[in-house]
Amino acid sequence: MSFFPEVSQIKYEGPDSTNPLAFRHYNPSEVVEGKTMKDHLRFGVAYWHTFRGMGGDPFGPGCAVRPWEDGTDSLDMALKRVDVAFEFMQKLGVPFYCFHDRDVAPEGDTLAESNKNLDAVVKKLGQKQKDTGINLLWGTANLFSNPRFVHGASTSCNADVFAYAAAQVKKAMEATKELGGVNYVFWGGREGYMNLYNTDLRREFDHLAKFLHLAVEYKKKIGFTGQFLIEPKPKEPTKHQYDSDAAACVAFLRIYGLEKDFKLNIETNHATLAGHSMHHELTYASSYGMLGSIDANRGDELLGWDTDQFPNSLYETAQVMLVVLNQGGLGSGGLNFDAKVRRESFEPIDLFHAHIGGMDAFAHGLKIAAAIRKDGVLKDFVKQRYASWDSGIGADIEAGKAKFDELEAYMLKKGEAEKNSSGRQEMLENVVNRYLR
Ligand code: XLS
Ligand code: NI
Ligand code: NI
Repeated sequence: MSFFPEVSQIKYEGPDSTNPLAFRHYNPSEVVEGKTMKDHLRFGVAYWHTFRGMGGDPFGPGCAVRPWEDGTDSLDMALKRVDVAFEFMQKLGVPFYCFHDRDVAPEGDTLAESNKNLDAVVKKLGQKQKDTGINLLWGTANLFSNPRFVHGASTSCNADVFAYAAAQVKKAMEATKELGGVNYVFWGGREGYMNLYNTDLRREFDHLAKFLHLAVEYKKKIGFTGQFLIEPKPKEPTKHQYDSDAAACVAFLRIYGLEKDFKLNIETNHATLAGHSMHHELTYASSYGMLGSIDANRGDELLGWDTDQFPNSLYETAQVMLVVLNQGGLGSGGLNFDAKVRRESFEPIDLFHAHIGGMDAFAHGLKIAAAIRKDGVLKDFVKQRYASWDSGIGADIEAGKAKFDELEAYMLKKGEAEKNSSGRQEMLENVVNRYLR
């Protein structure tokens, strides 16, 4: 039985193709900088948006047409949805997917029942992975939908909720390990505050760190070798999320001695919500060796919330791929489309259009980034711009050989600093535009 009878395998047809159900840039076996596009990009489909999203918003229920759904959150429906998901992913030709525990299996009346449901679905997911060769990029636990998490999970004022969250993450990690997941993600969910009058901020941070330490301990205990990732987001659902941006996450991890056990999963729309560009967040994380994976999406320039749209800007995908190539790849990470079709795009085929566009935007961005790197124009400019640090007084400062006394003596003798040279921002922006084709 086919759930997408109108779609066959999506193929690469080249840049001139006008077929909306073909790739114009994503050619999985094409080699860029010595590696296939497939291995550079490591695309993943987000189970929650693509197979659970029905298009609901605060003003009305979802109206997506999903002929296979029976309107229930039953275990049978969950098992059937696995078939839908794998047919979709196989036709699209993605190597990975990502899920929350509660996306793939329904929550039961008790924790034990929820665990049993998850076991049943994991068994089927494992079988499908084997049949198709599609793998798990990361698993995670939904610690935000159920009303018990109203005050957060590990940062809840209610210690029982911390215990519940721990049990849930323990199980989700086991499921991820069982499915050969190569990462495990911690996104803060409701870990943050709405109001400081009722919040013991320091105690909540301590509890968040305690929770992550326990997770690291358990990871070692069961021999799970996937990479742990923290996903920064500044707000929504809470007014202030504790993992607000890359810099805050790195600081938090270091304060609590967790920096060796975690990297970051950076999401475009979260970067912009934090008042940063994606380029900034990636550059920051990468500079400190902390960029592990990417949630690929985009916001809307005119809307101030997490709209989770599919990526389509070549400027942005080229910037992302520049950072990724500059750091030698994402390792176990990948590009997960944490993105959803608009409520108005309610037909199943829109799921294909959305992912094809996102994949093409990144494949195109990869080619642009590789071309920029090949010519070395940005790299050369930056190298030249900092040349004063490569010898003389600059090299002495970096090597710790010049203290304030020596620096004063040096400047007194010299009288005035060397002339500055132009940053040439506009010229460089023009240079980048040259590659956007
Ligand atoms: C929500 C987050 C979430 C994480 C996984 O804004 O992006 O979807 O990626 O829990
Ligand atoms: Ni995300
Ligand atoms: Ni998000």
